[in-house]
Amino acid sequence: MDSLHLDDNTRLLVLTGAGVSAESGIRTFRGADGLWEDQPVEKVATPEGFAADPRLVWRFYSERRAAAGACEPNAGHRALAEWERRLGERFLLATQNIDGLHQRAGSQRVVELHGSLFRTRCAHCTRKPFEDRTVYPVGHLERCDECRGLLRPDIVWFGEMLEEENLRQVRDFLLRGDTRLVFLAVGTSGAVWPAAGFVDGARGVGGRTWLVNADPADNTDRFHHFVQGRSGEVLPRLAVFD
Ligand code: BV8
Ligand code: ZN
Repeated sequence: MDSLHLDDNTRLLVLTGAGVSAESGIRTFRGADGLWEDQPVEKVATPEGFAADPRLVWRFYSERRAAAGACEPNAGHRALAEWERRLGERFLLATQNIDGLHQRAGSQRVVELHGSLFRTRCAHCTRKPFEDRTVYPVGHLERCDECRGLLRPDIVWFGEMLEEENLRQVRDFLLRGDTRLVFLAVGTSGAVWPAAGFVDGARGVGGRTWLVNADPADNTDRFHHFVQGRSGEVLPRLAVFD
């Protein structure tokens, strides 16, 4: 297996997807056993789906809250947290995952690109999103204290914009000229934009690009290095600190 060499002159941007949490027992999205096989994505992960059947959407996310709350971070999450301790501000983790497992493994420099399972916000007013770990009973709908509109999970659905502040953090890290950039994508199918395009952003600033994934991703050919395997097995052995 190739080694990922990191020294004082390197900064590392990591992008993670559902595959990183697979070994913790969290289901991925695409593929035969994927979540989108049970639940058509347009019904549960779009604003139109929420408008049509908010109870179905809350049921989907409440079940995932319960499942994620019962899972533990795995060796892949822990390896990334350890790299952050070594690299400090030369490390940034952008995750598409909403399960909170990176933070529970000790990662702090985390950008949650697609929101969090454990936050709720109002679908109608600008009230700030708030922490919410409640697993609501099937059929229950919660309303906003301030405007009586429906509450919704604080998740970025298909067709919605990612938070500008989150994209800015990633862009600023990419464009920092002080060190050599290494970009590593882990456990992601490379199918969802804009995250699938980060590899090109990294190449655009001269970065070396790595992919660790159980199967080839849609954008594998954009990476300089592809290590095929499970992240919980590969990540703890991948990095060498020079
Ligand atoms: C937006 C929340 C502007 C829900 C999610 C072209 C350019 C730009 C945009 C688009 C475009 N074409 C289409 C779009 C729009 C769309 C998009 O990307 N569509 C795709 C499907 C074509 N994007 C958007 O709508 C985004 N917003 O672009 O705003 C805009 C607005 C309007 C119109 C146009 C543009 C918003 C996207 C946010 C979607 N939200 N999630 C939820 O979680 O419930 S997406 C969902 O997919 C999850 O967040 C998930 O993280 C994400 C990515 O999936 P993966 O993580 O990659 O998971 P997947 O199951 O697919 O793959 C797992 C991989 O792991 C596999 O490859 C497997 O081999 C591997 N694996 C498995 N086990 C392991 C492993 N690897 C290692 N170890 C293991 N153990
Ligand atoms: Zn409100």
